[in-house]
Amino acid sequence: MGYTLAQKLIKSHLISGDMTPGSEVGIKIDQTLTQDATGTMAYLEFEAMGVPRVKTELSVAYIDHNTLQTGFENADDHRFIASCAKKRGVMFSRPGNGICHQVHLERFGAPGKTLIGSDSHTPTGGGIGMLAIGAGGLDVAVAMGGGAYHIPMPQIIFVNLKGKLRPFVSAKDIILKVLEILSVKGGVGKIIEYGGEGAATLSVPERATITNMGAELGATTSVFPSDETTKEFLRAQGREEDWVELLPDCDAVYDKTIDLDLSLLKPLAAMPHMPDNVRAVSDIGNIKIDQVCIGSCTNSSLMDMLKAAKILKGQKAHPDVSLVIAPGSMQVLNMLAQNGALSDMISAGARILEAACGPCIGMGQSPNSKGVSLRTFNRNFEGRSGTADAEIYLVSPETAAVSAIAGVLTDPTTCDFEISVKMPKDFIINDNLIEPPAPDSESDEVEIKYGPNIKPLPVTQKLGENICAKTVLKVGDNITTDHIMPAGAEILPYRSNIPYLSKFCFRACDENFAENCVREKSGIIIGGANYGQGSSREHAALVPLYLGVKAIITKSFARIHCANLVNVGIVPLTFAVPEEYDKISRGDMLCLEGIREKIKNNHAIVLKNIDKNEEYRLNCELSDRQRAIILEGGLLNYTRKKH
Ligand code: MIC
Ligand code: SF4
Repeated sequence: MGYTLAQKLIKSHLISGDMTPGSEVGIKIDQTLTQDATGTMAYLEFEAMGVPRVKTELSVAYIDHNTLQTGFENADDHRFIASCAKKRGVMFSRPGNGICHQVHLERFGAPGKTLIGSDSHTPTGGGIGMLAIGAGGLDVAVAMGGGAYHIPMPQIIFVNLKGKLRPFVSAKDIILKVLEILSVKGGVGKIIEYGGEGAATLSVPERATITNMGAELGATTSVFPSDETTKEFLRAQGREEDWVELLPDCDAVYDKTIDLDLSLLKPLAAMPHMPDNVRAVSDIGNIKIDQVCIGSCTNSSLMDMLKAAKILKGQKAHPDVSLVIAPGSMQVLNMLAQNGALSDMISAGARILEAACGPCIGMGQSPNSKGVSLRTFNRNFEGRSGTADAEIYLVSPETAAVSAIAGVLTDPTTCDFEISVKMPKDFIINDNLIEPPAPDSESDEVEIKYGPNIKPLPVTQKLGENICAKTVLKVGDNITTDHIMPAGAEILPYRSNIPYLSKFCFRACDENFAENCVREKSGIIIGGANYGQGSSREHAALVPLYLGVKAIITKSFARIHCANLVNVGIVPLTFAVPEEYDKISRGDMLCLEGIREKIKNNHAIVLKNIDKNEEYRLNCELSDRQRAIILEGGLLNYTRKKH
């Protein structure tokens, strides 16, 4: 029996475990990436581990999220990360160089390599045949120190692409279709592998759009084969030597196959407020729009920008629409400037932003109240744009550009524009915004520059014998990390300041959450299905830890968030009988008696509801390694103890 491409990538990096779906495997990590909003913590954690220099083949630190400098905080964090990178042996991509995933694809990613990144959209690298996975900052710190990365061995889903996209139908519509089929929970515990004759018709940026947004399926990662198209892309980036061919075996066996005929796809949109709330643009109708944003790590490649520019050329953005464009990287912006496409965008009335995440993470450009915004981004969670009552639709660059002109949501296949664009033979290669680290011999002299906003990591303690605490919060299904620890221009500058951040924890669900936790001193959270979907931010675990949350009991967890909870020593448990979720009310006193012994010996866990005088059976779906981490009070303590 042959191997799938994803299985081959895992097999070639396997350090521990066996590749039976569900059992834990340890994987050797070749490359890491961090971004600034998660990076400060990751470098503090790396420092706490006491390893002087990174041990990976390549580690890169990007500044792309917190680029709005409204006070000293973000600039201090940039300086801190720059100094850590220099000292620790990490490449530093300066602000303005672009969004981590776009730049990594252009300048560093290589087929056949493993990459973990402290950002959930790291699977973008799957577009060139990497095994690229999003993780918490602490997991990335451990990998930088040469440690393995552990995941439950995923099942592999094959998406068999047939046919070819029609003009004005886009890679974004492919991933939106997959989201419609599988939902935001459908990818949990799975790798999505793309192939078939239709895959060969897609360019690398198109493939990267699809693997990027696989994060919204909850998938471990997504991957495309590395073929002649990949080789051409790397050649145009001056990196042909990084290319290797990577294909699945012809007798590979998949856990499930989904057939998708590209020629039948229509332009789609994810309606407010979930990426899987998908409908055909033509069925939604010509709703009036207030804003159009083109960019983000999903759709900010040169090809996407050129298509948008072609549509906008000689046209005018509708007077009621604010059109915002953020190219994905310095390379993209530079090439748009060189070939005149930038001028076409500017002339049409587009507001050009720097190459960064920008509005995608609520860093500026929040829509007007009740505003309808079409975005080429990957997440439309309620409030993420910075405007609580805004309605965000996720669409392709083609749909976004034609709608910006029309002033209403418009199906681009009904329009008469010319948009054929060709992949350039050579990209502009200019790495002036990438700083290499100090050589090994000089690293001792490099001083780390801390700003006053960088506060120490919260202290974790060994798991106690019992956990008895009040239900400080009860939430429903699909709670995102944006609910738990919101982002946005007001809060993001404090990503290195857990005490300050804690004031905003769960603000969207309960304004008084932080205050209640401080009063109670310890607490338990009850959640529904897919708790913690979305971002990889470990702040969504660190802040509840700081506020005294000891255990979180849900119907099910999203993968990265569950790993982050274990990493900080919060116990993640699930209901054996999901309906028993209904029996617990906020304020109920709950007890997990003998929890330490039970986790240690893998014994059955029972939750006592003292107020209702009831008992519920719980599952603890953790590996032996994760149990040991929980007992030690988190991965940092566990790693220190091991070395
Ligand atoms: C996001 O898209 O939510 C982010 C901001 O890129 C996050 C990381 C973060 O919260 O810093 C992600 O996706 O992991
Ligand atoms: Fe940045 Fe948005 Fe991509 Fe997250 S999803 S990395 S905020 S562009």
